[in-house]
Amino acid sequence: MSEIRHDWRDAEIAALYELPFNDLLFRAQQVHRAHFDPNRVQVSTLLSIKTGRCPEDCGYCPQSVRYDTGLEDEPLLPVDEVLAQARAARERGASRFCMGAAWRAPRDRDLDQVVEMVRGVKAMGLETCLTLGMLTEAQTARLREAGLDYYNHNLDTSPDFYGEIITTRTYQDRLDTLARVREAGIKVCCGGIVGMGEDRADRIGLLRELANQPQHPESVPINLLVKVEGTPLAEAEDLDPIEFVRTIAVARILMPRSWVRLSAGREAMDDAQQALCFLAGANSIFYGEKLLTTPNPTADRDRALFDRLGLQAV
Ligand code: SAM
Ligand code: DTB
Ligand code: SF4
Repeated sequence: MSEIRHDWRDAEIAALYELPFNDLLFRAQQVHRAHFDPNRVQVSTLLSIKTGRCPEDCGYCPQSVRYDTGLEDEPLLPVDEVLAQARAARERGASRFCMGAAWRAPRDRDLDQVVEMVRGVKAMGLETCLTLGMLTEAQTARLREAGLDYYNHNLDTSPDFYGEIITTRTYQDRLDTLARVREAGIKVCCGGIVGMGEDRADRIGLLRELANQPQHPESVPINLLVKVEGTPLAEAEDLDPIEFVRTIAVARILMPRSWVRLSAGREAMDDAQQALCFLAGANSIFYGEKLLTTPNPTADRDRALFDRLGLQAV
């Protein structure tokens, strides 16, 4: 079994990145097989429960009120509508239902409604996940009490590059929310985005921060930037696909027991690149034709991909 470490240094992570590709993938596969069934992939479905008009300025995000992206705003959805969508996701084979809201932080009266959603989705036998922005201690306690399984809150990038992308909340704010989530006994889903014009040192910095938390996040989404017209990052340079696969492999080696999610950006990848990501140790995806606001591969295309690769949903 590979050792679980929380003291990774940049130079060690850089050395993994610099391995010959075949050696890196072999190491990642060894780690992956020591901890997981290599042919099983966890499947989550996403639903945007509150869309657009977010006061934050995240440079990648189509939901910020500061950028004109032509997005249709939507206030918090009624509970029964969310439950109907969860039921449909369960019928399509999802095991986790993730609800996302374009908030800097939820207000307590919004949380009343969200708590009802969590209870309802949980009662269907699905795992629940939320991403609502920053949380207070009292809010994490309420969500835990409602039966929330996972909370998604990303570090997004390295501490050094972070200020180029977001100015309205600090890296420390994110770490504080993550600590409160952990403290409440909710599982942590935390990752980042690559392809935002950062360099490899920033990808290393992101993975270092993730891997050196006191406990590894149970779920680590690696998002490839979805470029949305109207956002400051709409014209970001494409990331080399091999560099993306290397990032997945390094995440797998650093966090052997975590579910590494091949997250946003699959719509722009062909089957061969996704196959390499699974080989590198990715074992979770978002399923269904929409992420929060942007397109994701259709369920049919993903079923065909799973058949082609002999993969099965967990
Ligand atoms: N508003 C909450 C927050 O930011 O914490 C929750 C929702 S927010 C949309 C969740 C995550 O989606 C962000 O942290 C970011 O990592 C990811 N994301 C947003 N827009 C993206 C894009 N265009 N491409 C890739 N990932 C994106
Ligand atoms: C995460 O890391 N990726 C998901 C989820 N957490 C909430 C969101 C991706 C959003 C992509 C842009 C959009 O569809 O709006
Ligand atoms: Fe708001 Fe979240 Fe988008 Fe940032 S990523 S602008 S916080 S919805």
